[in-house]
Amino acid sequence: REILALSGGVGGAKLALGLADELRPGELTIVANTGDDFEHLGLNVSPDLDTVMYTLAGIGNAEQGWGLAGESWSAMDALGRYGAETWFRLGDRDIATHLVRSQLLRAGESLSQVTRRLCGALGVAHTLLPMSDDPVRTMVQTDAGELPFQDYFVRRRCEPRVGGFRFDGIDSARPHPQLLERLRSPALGATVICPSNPFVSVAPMLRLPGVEAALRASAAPVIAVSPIIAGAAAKGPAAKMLQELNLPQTAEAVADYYGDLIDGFVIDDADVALAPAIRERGIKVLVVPTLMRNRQDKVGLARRVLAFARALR
Ligand code: GDP
Ligand code: FO1
Ligand code: CA
Repeated sequence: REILALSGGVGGAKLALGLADELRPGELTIVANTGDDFEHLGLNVSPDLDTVMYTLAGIGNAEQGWGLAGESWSAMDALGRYGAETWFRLGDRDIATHLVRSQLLRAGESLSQVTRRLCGALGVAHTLLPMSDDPVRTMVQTDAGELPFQDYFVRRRCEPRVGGFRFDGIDSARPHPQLLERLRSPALGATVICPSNPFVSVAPMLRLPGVEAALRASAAPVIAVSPIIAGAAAKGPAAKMLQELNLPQTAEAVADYYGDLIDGFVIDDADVALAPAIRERGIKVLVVPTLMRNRQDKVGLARRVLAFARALR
């Protein structure tokens, strides 16, 4: 049985690592959001793809949630002396990833081909795919105007008040063919929506033309894991976004956001009181520890999600 995992960066990568430990390479396909992608200093940056890739390769910076462990910053320091842009920090070794990606893209390779090469070189055995080879750019509508995602997230530290989102290019972007293939495959055991930011990490993947319809048509259950635990995000602006969108800051609001697209929802032990209300919507609920601090937590959650998927089939 195959598992399809939809992932953003830090939260998604943690569960993806747990799933990768539990499943053989042919059994797991991870699709990553590319709405965060942008061009910076002449380089093609794909943050969520790289976070998943570095995490699976065992070389990611787990505390930071992006970039490489043990990174050095000489290139950034040198850029600073030229007065060049340093608000978005690319580490010395991370720059190598970006040089290779940018060069191969310029030579005409697709983002998936480039990703396959980078993963191969880093020893990532499981399949990692960009959600699309066509550019999609997340724009954040805020009280400071509409901002490109990285301007909102990194340059302005998620401080502006959010009113909505726009995924530039989404209507003409084709979902990765293997994403649709996996959804249609009779061998699919489940689709797992990782505990990623619903609005800026998961939504771009779901909004790609045909993806929602394929998820609904898929015979396999769709299971989402809540990124909100006890009313807070483990990291990042998900809870702040819920509040600014006038939604309750709860796992229940995340379940509501996915609505009837999901068959199962995984919430934390801390949120057990929310289970009955979510079940009332016809969604099956699994209550388990969902905070992934170490490898054991990641594998533990992955196992429970896989068992839940088998029970829902
Ligand atoms: P980003 O692209 O780097 O922002 O990462 P994601 O969108 O994949 O993940 C961000 C979300 O992951 C945040 O809303 C966090 O609350 C959630 N998250 C991070 N770590 C954990 C964890 O250990 N457990 C759960 N349940 N959620 C987590
Ligand atoms: N996030 C930051 O908050 N500050 C940075 O300087 C930064 C640099 C960076 C470089 C490469 C990369 O792949 C990701 C990077 N990120 C940085 C994370 C990135 O902005 C992600 O889009 C967010 O973490 C949300 O997923
Ligand atoms: Ca992201």
